[in-house]
Amino acid sequence: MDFRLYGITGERFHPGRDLVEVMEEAIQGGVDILQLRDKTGSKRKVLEKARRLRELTRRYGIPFIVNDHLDIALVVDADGVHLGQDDLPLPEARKILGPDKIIGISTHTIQEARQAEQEGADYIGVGPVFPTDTKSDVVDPVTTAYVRAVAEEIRIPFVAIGGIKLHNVDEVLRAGATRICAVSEIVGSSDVKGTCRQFLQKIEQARETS
Ligand code: 3NM
Repeated sequence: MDFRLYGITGERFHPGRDLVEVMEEAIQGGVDILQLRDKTGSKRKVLEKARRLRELTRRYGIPFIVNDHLDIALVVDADGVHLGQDDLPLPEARKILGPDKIIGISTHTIQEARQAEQEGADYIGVGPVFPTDTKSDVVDPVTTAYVRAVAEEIRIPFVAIGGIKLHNVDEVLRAGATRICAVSEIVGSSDVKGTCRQFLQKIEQARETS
């Protein structure tokens, strides 16, 4: 599994615009893995969104990840789940999902990153690199120093996240990130596709020179 630009839903950043329409533009701009993240909706509502995004991601042939809800991930045949440090622990999630599903986990310290790698995570999130209002229970920014530490030591794929914008992504790439996730900068943009293209261009450039 490889990816470059990880897209996550953030409906409050595009009021009045349909979820699938916005995420389709993001995919057309270069998002190559998509996560449904909905911390407020009822199970039924999240399931409905998951069904629609499963159909969309199938159409474009990219992996579909569900945040936290293992049951919904299984019901819609998502490619995997993304877990936080307070969600179901990785070994238990693996028991439920089996060996073939993707399991990603958010990490905020090198110890958490090592543990995720040992427990068989398929990828880790590394963040929040910068301050962000998108996630409510967020820890203090881990800074690019943590990105650098993970790039040097951790062998599974990692995606940098949190407060990443077009104006500061170069700093994150210079610290060794080769996969980027941005939520508000992408889904809140008046030009979702163009914003993704610009992110992707920067990521590709950094990969070529590294
Ligand atoms: N996870 P934005 S930061 C969903 O650090 C999420 O694990 C984070 O949104 C983590 O790009 C974050 O708008 C929010 O800052 C990212």
